[in-house]
Amino acid sequence: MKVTAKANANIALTKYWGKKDAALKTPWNSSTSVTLEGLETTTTVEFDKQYKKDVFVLDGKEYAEDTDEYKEVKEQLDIIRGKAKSKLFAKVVSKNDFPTAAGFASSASGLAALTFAASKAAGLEFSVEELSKISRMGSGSASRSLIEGFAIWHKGSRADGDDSFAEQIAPISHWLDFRILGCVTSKKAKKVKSRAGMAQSVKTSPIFETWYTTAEKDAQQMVKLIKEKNFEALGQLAQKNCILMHACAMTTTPPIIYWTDGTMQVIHRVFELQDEGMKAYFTIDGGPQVKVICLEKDVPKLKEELSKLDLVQEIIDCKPGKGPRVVKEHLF
Ligand code: 2P0
Repeated sequence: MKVTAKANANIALTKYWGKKDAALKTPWNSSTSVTLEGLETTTTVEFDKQYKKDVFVLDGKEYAEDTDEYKEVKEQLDIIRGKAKSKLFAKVVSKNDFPTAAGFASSASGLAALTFAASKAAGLEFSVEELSKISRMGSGSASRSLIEGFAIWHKGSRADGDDSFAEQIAPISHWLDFRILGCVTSKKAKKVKSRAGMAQSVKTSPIFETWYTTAEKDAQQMVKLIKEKNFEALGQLAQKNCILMHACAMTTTPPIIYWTDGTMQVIHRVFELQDEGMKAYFTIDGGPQVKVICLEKDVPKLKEELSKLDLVQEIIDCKPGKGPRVVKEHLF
């Protein structure tokens, strides 16, 4: 069967940076996020006898068997094949409508869309909780892309990872004027992928314990602030949590510094706007892009101000988005 699914990226409001179990992809701390409309991966999966091996095409490029991207897809297909008791190979064609591997969480939407499409293509029906766990095995942050609106990915405490999945904090309708402005400062793929970077931080950052114990408290506090719709406190907490995550990355050996001149330019402009009374806050993931958390009423002014910065190439305006869904138009 051939199935096509779409899934959205998510932006962490409080971050995940470090695995307790690398194989299960269980995190040291819980994290929270908002799934975003407008940062979307579309994936078509077909399991069929005609395929003599798995085939993976992303944004028009076929990946060879020795690439990390191919191995990630194959491992995820292996999990689904195991659950479906199937030996069929699959063709997977995927496209992102935003820059891949440059800090827009393409692995989250990618693995969520793949898990959703592949399980349906294999004839399996899973609960959202189960899909979140399976997506997590592919890429930790993908567990959160299964959820519409605002999500918490529980770190869990079981050794088998069975209680480490994402759950909805609030749906889109809870906060219709919540916005994220994705400021693109570079379209180059990043040098250090999050997976390798966070593994190194766990081993070498002298502040790793401070990071994950603080981040756990931040995640629990963020749930409360989302439920209360306390925008100012939410923005300040997200910004503070992002800075601590990057401090942890920067104090890793060798250092991981995702921030570029463009990143700094946006950070400083956001600080200036805050001084002028604007309620806008930044967060940054494993790359140079800056996501500005704001409310709809401030979007025109923020876009005007941020687009004046010479190192900002593009601004992507995102609202809270849906979870994965099946669509009719296939990519092959
Ligand atoms: C996050 N990031 O919480 C954090 C913030 C990057 C910085 O989740 O190894 O691609 O596949 O589990 O999910 C990126 O890490 O890593 C990430 P794996 P993933 O959004």
